[in-house]
Amino acid sequence: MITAGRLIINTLAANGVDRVYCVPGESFLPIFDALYGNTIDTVVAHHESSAGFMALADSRITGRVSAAFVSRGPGATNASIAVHSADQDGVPFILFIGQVPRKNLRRRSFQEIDYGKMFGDIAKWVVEITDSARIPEIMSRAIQIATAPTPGPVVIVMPEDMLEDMVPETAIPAFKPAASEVNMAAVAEAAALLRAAQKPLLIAGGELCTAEGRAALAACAEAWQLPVACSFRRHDVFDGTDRKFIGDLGIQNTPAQIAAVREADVVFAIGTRLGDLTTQGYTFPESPYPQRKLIHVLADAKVLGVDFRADVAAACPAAGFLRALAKASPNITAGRDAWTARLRGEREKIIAWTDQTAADGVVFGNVVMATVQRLAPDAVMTLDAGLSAAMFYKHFPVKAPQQLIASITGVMGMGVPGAVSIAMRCPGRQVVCAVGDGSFLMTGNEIALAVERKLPIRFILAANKSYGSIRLNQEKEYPGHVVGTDLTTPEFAALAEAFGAKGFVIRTDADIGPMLDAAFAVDGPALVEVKTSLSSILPK
Ligand SMILES: Cc1ncc(C[n+]2csc(CCOP(=O)(O)OP(=O)(O)O)c2C)c(N)n1
Repeated sequence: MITAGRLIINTLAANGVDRVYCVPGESFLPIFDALYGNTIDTVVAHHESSAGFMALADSRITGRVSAAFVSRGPGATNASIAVHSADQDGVPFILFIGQVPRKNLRRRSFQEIDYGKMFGDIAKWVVEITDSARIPEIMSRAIQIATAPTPGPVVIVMPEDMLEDMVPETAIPAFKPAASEVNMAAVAEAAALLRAAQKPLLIAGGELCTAEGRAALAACAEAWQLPVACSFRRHDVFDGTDRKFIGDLGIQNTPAQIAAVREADVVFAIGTRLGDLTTQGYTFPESPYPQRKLIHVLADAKVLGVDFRADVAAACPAAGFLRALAKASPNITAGRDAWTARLRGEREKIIAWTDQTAADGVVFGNVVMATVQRLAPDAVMTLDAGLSAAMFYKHFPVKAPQQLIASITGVMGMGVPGAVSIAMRCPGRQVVCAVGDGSFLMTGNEIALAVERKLPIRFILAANKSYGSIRLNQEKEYPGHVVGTDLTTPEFAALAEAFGAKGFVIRTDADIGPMLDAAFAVDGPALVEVKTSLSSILPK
């Protein structure tokens, strides 16, 4: 017999979880006892949101379910941001929450929350384990639900006395996802629509953010000579330097580019839920009845046909569908090259950059371009929210196997913790994190973990003393009425040094090259504080 806590940990280990993220709490001590001396790596964060963000970044790179353990009440509320992000980003994540003893449940006892109510709208499943005999069934179901398309968050609530129950030690088989077949009839129908198309457009989504998905997408787009957009911020599904790539659909498109894509006669959306930002507020394609042919392929059948009635809808794995379609006698209609070149031309205008100067600091785009030049061929970038991230989305042409790890929700605070977990997961790969000062001040203290684990992460911090992206919108809507967006900030390079990392400061354009070179040469964490111009991003 073993404790219930140990059975939970054993089940995670059997299902490939080799690292857990946590902030401790007295409500789940038997879990720690099970982790004591265990091969599972216990990563202790400094805030529950960071523990969650680290888990999410880990899942993004491994494709496997990840886990974070937090305490009841205050710990759970801090961690809720990661549950929301996992839901929006489609990440398989399990949040384990310690809970008051069973005898005190539903009395609003000390730090108690009814998590079914709290997470009801953002988790795929919330379960409180009141009967330890049901752990095998509940854990098996949780892993299946978290990983089944569309992946997402599950919350498991563990009353502290339950974790001490003695339960049988059972053998635990690893979870294997159900096999699903490519729908060949749908492949044939899609091929027929694409053969007749004059102006087709492929929109590729996050389901293809795997090595297998990227390869299948590249081969199919090449065989059919299709222009490729990615869904909002999923830039690493396709080679950013390929002349067929037209960028993401979202908030960085110009009116001219959107006007051009609206001419598409066949939209081939694959591996994407076709969300709000990608579809320009459900207007491209038009919801619910698109004014053009729509092929929609996604593993998650529940999404298909709801917001967009498709001419061909197939609930099957995106990579397999693309491989089959690549072999289905492509026909490239006349004028395809000109159509693709026109869409790509609009992207070229968006990503064009010439170095700029400003009186109040360094223009961050100059630093972005210099950083991109220094990235290794397999670099991983983590991005936070804000304008600094937006510039990397534009100017970092991701080429497989490079990767871009960021929350699609635009949540602040994921950059630094995300970089920490990626660097732990990918020793030997260059990890670079871009973060604004506002976002860094939310979770940047996780730089302590980078120091603790000697992780050679390069943090590029845009210090513009402002919640810049909000200020930009504020100036557009209410010119001159600046309130609520200024920031008082520390000297970030000095702060990094205080944590035990190396700190560098870029004050002028002349510093950019030398400071980046010095930071990239450090054997350990290095932070480059860029004294960033605010005026350069505001409306002229
Ligand atoms: C957790 C969270 N709170 C608030 C927001 C709204 N928000 C989006 S961007 C932003 C400002 C980001 O500021 P900073 O990190 O300094 O980057 P900058 O835009 O200045 O480059 C805010 C407040 C958010 N996305 N996430």
